[in-house]
Amino acid sequence: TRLILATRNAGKVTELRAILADAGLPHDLVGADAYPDIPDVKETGVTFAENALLKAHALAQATGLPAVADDSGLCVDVLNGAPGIFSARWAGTHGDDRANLNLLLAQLSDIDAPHRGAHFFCAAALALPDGTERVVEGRLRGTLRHTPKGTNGFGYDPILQPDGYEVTCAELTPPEKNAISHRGKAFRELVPVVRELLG
Ligand code: ITT
Repeated sequence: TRLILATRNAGKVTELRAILADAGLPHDLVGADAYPDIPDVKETGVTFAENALLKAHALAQATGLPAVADDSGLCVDVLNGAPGIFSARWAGTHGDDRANLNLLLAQLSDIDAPHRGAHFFCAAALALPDGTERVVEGRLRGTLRHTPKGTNGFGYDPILQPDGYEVTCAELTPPEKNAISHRGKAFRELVPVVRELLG
């Protein structure tokens, strides 16, 4: 069976392919870019789970194929969970990772170490063309560095140092990050659900 990855974020596509392949998902994974005519979904939900379901349903309806989607972001304790669902456009332009990270660092410049707790959050959704839906969640706790470090990954990876580590997510290898990440946890939990519903 074909399974559509309902995301246009290249960093996510790379990670999702590895996470789902490692979990032994036998499906033929197709990126949303294979369907360029389908308009972008308006992420009008107020939670990660709502937005993940909106994206998965939109692609499943448009393609007639089962779709999985990821809605994710960085939630900062001292900002009461912001940027949260607005992580991809925190500085204004959707997907400008560098600007988003720099704005966040500027906003936190006066906050010192004990108060720099944060977590990455991921909602992973599966939607079938008949309307069936499932959503699961995962998170990764850590601390925000004052200066970015590392070149792997994407988004806020260069500033999030996972609890128990002395390096940032951007200094981990892709398999190391996937083993502990919000996205890895959520999608590994979604795999048996995909198997149960799609065989
Ligand atoms: P799609 O909606 O097409 O999937 P998007 O980039 O718009 O792509 P989101 O709305 O879920 O996706 O926003 C995710 C943002 O959260 C992303 O742009 C990063 O800034 C941040 N983020 C999520 N997961 C991350 C990770 O593993 N490492 C670093 N930053 C991450």
